[in-house]
Amino acid sequence: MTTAVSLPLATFRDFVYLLAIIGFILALKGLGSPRFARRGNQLGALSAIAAVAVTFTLPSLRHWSTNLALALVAMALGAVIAVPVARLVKMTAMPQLVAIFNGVGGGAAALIAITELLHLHALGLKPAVYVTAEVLLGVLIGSVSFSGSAVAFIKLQELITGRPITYPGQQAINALVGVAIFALIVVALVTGDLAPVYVLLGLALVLGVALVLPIGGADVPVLISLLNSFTGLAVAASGFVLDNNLLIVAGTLVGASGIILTRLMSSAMGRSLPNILFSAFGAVITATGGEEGDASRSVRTGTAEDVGVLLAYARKVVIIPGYGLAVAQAQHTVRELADALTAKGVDVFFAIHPVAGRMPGHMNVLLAEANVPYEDLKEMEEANLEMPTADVALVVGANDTVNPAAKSTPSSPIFGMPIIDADEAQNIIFLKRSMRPGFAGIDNELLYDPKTTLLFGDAKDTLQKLVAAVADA
Ligand code: TAP
Repeated sequence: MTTAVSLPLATFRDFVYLLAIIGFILALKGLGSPRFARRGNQLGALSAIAAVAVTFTLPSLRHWSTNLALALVAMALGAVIAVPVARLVKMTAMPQLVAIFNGVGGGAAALIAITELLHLHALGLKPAVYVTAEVLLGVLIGSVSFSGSAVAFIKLQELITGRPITYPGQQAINALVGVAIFALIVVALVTGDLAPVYVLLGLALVLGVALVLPIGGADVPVLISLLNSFTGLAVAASGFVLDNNLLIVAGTLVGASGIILTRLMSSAMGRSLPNILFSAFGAVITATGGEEGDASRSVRTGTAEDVGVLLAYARKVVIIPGYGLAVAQAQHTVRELADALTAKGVDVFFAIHPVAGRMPGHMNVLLAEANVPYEDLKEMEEANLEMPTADVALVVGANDTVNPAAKSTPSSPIFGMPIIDADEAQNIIFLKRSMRPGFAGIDNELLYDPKTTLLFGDAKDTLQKLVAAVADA
């Protein structure tokens, strides 16, 4: 005999929330490894869908029928815009896509927080101090994240200069905005009025812009990760306002993982977070050789045919991909070259620097897209153990991540950044278009090394020539 158990709706909802939270945590764990990343992503999406669906059963949802219709229309509109954008975005434009998605998340959290306050005022209720505090937190962090992400997007999309924008009195003006925000928070907490909250919203938007303007284009991915963390915290704050445990936990997870990623990226660049945020890195070209390298020194250039022979008769070839591989969209061609060399009995692997490219995991994603097996990718520390025994280090569109100045030149802006030791290989081949430096804007001594041969040109074209040359060798 079976007994029908009727579960109170609230208990059922909390149970689904709990499952969704476990799903989010497992999803994050899955995203940490290339093998389980896809499954982790699917689990995260599924958990989010379940959580959103069950949220519609909340008894506290006001004007339920009107809100439901509006929410569904908004979700459908969002999906119509986001799905094609996410599908069609180029891999090199991924950081700005993350920036814009993150920004709207922060903006939404700020608006939700302020709407709750409006609601209480409409009912003629004075909010408790702790409620005002939660709202202020959501408004402040969410607005900074919104406007900061918008400027980050504009910079990365090159709608304005990617270089740090500085002006006289910048620090003083930022400090003044900070003091004004603090004062407004105190006034809002004491009076519970709406007016200071609106002014705070405006000033927080200004602060977001002011914080991002002095940050250089290629430091922006680190900043986006930090803003992402802010958005998580803003969402957690709106969770307190709405008394919703799921938002609190999910927001905190985003906040914590964002800050961990920010720290990982900063240390892989050999720089502290305050240095990234406040040093206006890249405002001037610090290169010993300027934009086009050191014209007074000679470099050795070669032909694809000669390099093809060198590669085909090598025992071990280490391919070091960088940002230029993404620009050239040469991931499929580089895999063809690796396959051709492997077929000739050459031991080939890819050495992946943690900040090669412009976003975390940039190279892993590109190479996975070209079906390069995970086993053929080695992380920096593991790869460096093998560099002295490599016959050829083939540097494809990488520059800063192999620049020995990071180890040898204390005055260099990248001194202390861990690098892939391409300089320790017997031969070094650089595939790049010119003598222009990488993101850090500094000359690379390795380009002038007697062991180095340069193959100028777009990486994809040069790789195609190398594939043909290896076949003929
Ligand atoms: P970079 O040092 O930026 O060098 C990229 C190289 O690619 C340049 O030398 C460029 O030279 C070449 N290139 C560009 N387009 C090319 C094309 N179509 N064909 C061939 N070559 C091309 O790259 P990296 O070694 O990957 O280092 C990444 C930099 O970004 C580091 O400084 C890192 O700190 C910074 N960064 C990374 C991240 C993350 S999370 N990945 C975040 C923030 C900052 P030419 O112009 O002469 O071709």
